[in-house]
Amino acid sequence: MRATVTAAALVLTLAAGPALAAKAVIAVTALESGSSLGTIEAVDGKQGLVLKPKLFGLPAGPHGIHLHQNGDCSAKEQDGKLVPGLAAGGHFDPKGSSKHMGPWSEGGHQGDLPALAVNGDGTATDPLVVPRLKVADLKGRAIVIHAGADNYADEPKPLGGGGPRIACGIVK
Ligand SMILES: [Cu+2]
Ligand SMILES: [Zn+2]
Repeated sequence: MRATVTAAALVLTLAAGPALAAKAVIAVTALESGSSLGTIEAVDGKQGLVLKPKLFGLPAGPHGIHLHQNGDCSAKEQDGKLVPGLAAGGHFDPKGSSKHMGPWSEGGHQGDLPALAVNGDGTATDPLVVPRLKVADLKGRAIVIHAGADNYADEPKPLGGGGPRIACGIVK
């Protein structure tokens, strides 16, 4: 009897293995052209979520990047205009803060990430560490990269001032 239980427990452990592996690979696409811009690998680390970009083809400089609510990168109409990536919705904000304060503040959107540094050749490889997120929080949502930088505030412009959405990847 005891051997049977142990065997059953072992099977359960093996079956649960892959589902528990805290890792996701997110394919990122340019919203205008639809071309691939590479991937971002997400893993859980000691200091929180670690995003490892392997991106290319982006405009050089700092870019706002956030976890957006919906796993949908399609365009959506706003004020009579089709806006690229708008179907991804707003920044992931499960506590309903409605405040953009960056990844190191407790009071704002939980989906706020450290800005993405894009090199002169259009690649981005510097990892981002996000203390308040885990891989599990990403599932079914989207990572969105913006045209401009991110000042981690709603002033002088809302949502860090990053402006238009230029790239997006759904976390499956
Ligand atoms: Cu965003
Ligand atoms: Zn935000």
